[in-house]
Amino acid sequence: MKLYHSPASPFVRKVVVLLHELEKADEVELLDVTSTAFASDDGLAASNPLAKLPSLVRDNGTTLYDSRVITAFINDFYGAKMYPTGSSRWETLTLEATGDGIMDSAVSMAYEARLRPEDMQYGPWIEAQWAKVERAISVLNARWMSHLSGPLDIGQISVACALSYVDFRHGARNWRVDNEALAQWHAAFDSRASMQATKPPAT
Ligand SMILES: N[C@@H](CCC(=O)N[C@@H](CS)C(=O)NCC(=O)O)C(=O)O
Repeated sequence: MKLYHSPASPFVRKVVVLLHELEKADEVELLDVTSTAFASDDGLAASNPLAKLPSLVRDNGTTLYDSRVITAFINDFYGAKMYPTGSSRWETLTLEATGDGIMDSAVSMAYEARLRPEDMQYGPWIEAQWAKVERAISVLNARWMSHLSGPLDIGQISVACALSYVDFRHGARNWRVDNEALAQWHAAFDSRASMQATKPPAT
């Protein structure tokens, strides 16, 4: 299998962290690409019409996207238990959606600042995205610590990658203030070998 990959993407990182946790990272070839909505990578666009990362090309030539489809596929393919069955399944899926939603807003903010001309950037829209990130982080800290401290699942991986991306692109906003429990959990999670092996580049 081949994974269209960029080390800066939190959605890609979620997939690669999962592979490391399952000790299957060696079984997927990483195809490093630079791709933005303004300049899509041709190979990526040919296999995924949305031209978004990550995209997983299976050995039969078909491509899977988006990250949630890929992580669910990898989980089933390797017979893993990162999506529990039973009642906690829905909590895990909601936690994964929360992490992914933080990524969506944090990536949008970064695109606004990095891809749009300065005179076309719209501050109130950036702040509206940050309000979503802030609210989600606050709810994770207030209501999700028990689940986050339980058996490893895809929800935890998504949240960890989302918070690390917030550090990476929006570190000056200090999400840890008033979120001490979540900050402690993230520090511990970040020391896992899977997270250490997938750190984004310096810029
Ligand atoms: N919902 C998608 C989001 C993927 C996404 O937005 N990826 C970004 C990189 S972080 C991307 O490929 N952007 C390029 C583009 O929008 O053309 C997923 O979970 O895979």
